[in-house]
Amino acid sequence: MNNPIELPQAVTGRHKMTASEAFVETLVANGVKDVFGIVGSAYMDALDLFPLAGIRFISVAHEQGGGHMADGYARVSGRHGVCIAQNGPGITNFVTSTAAAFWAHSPVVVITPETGSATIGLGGFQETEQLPVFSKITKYQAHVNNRVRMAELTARAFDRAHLELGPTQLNIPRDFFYGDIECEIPRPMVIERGAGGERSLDEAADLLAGARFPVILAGGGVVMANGGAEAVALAALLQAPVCNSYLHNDSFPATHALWCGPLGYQGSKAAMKLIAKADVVLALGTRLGPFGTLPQHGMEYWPKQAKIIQVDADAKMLGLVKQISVGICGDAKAAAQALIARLSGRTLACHGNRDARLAEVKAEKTAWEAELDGWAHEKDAWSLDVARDSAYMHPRQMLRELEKAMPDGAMVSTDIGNICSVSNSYLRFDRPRSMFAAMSFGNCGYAFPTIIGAKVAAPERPAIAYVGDGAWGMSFGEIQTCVRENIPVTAVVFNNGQWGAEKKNHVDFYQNRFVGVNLDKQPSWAAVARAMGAEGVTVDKLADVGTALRAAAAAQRDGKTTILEMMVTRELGDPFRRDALALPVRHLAKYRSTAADRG
Ligand SMILES: Cc1ncc(C[n+]2csc(CCOP(=O)(O)OP(=O)(O)O)c2C)c(N)n1
Ligand SMILES: [Mg+2]
Repeated sequence: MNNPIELPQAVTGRHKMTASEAFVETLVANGVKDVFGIVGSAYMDALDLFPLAGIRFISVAHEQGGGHMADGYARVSGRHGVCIAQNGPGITNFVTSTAAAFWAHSPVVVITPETGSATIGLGGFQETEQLPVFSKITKYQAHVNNRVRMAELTARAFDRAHLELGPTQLNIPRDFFYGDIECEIPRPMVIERGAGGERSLDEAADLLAGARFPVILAGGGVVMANGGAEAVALAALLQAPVCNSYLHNDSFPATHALWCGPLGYQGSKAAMKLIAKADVVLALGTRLGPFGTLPQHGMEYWPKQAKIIQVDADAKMLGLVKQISVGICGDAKAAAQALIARLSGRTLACHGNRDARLAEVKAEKTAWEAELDGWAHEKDAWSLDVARDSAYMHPRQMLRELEKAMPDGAMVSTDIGNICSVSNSYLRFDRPRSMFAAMSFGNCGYAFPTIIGAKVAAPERPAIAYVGDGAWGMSFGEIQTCVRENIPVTAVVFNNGQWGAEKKNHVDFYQNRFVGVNLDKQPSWAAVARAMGAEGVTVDKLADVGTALRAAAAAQRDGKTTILEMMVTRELGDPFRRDALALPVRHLAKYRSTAADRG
């Protein structure tokens, strides 16, 4: 584990205590300060102890939001995020947030009080089997099968969340919170990860020493390992350009001369053009997920001939998606240090052509910035048509203005949607733990609750969520949490009046036959925000975007949550995946008119 927690004041030695006390003291031993959830009778005996244990219970609007908050909290702090709810429906509301945390590799402990052990199976109130539903979306499931094991199993759920880099479940039949036991509260286990095997590190160093165009692909593992400085040092040693892996724009500082930007959907052309030239790629702390290297901007950029060195803390990820030459099972920070040690003082082939390579890096970056500056709007027929008579802003220009006004140290979460995806080109960070995208699970409604959790863990940092209006309809209820619990954040809601990302598929594949994609008769989201006790501002002019964002971020210091409703045209950027859809084929006469080849 790379983020040692300062060990707090849990009771030491063997004591008589109730199972609730054992549970709460184990939370204390693990440094838990905040728990997200909705109150429920199932765990009331433990909840009663939270205030005296120094644990804040953050009462949310919906358990899914609470689960995402725990995720955001964990991602920004590197510490456990914790959520809890009522047995049955409270727990099933955690399913989506747990799946999202699974694919974000977040150490979230999902506490799931269960129906009473004496009546389980009888079909009583709020009963469902709670282990099967989470079996594929957690790294470990602890079931308290006897109250005497409360502390042991609670502690294990916390240890495994760090050890296995993902959510764990702690399932507790509700009657097991009651009754006396005698136990000792286990201390958290801090397992240090190493750099990887000596032989694979030697092989990797040899490959890098001989490389003429090495490129580093910095992934989320660099962030999770707190290995930012080591990634920078390794890049400097090799004088190698660095790409961010998809949705990890905070894995390498954007102000660094060697930074090239993100690969993948709506990523940086400079990054893609440069990695295409690589003869050796060091994939540092990335599983090389299937969506991370999808062709973009009409480019197949993955260098199929290059030697790939992959470093991942999870051995099962090595070579899973992309063929590799060397797999290193190790911590990204420790592996980078070990490679630096092996390469320092050696003759490196890439130093021979260093000036030419650096000139290429600079030229590609300059060209991409110029292209972005000139890319005021989308240019496909649909977009030109809908934007022509619109009084609203072009999404790309609005995103560029947000980028320019982004406050120092900002944390930004992004949702799933067309405009959020386009924002990938305009999100740059100088410090790790700054970008919290809805990762591979890709659920709409992720960004807003996630940034609320991040703000709880890092109250001094500006917290900003990018959310499409459709996803906002799913998640705006958590404004209540911001107001009630005094957690000031900013949500930037992109009002294009449509479920845009899906509408793009109708445009590209279904000849504009729209079903269920128009969000007509929406309320004014700014007015809704005001009615809920937050600030609400409607922005429809480009010139006002930066001022509005700066004011909203500043208002966080006064405890105010602001919803900025950005009025944008209905134009749509490139889709996420063209590969996953096909033109419609119809055989039945009734449906012939919808066939792509209708004559
Ligand atoms: C929970 C969930 N439901 C449905 C989807 C499918 N989906 C992906 S993107 C999208 C549209 C998002 O619309 P909006 O939030 O308005 O953003 P926009 O695309 O308009 O920018 C939908 C419905 C999803 N990813 N997650
Ligand atoms: Mg929309």
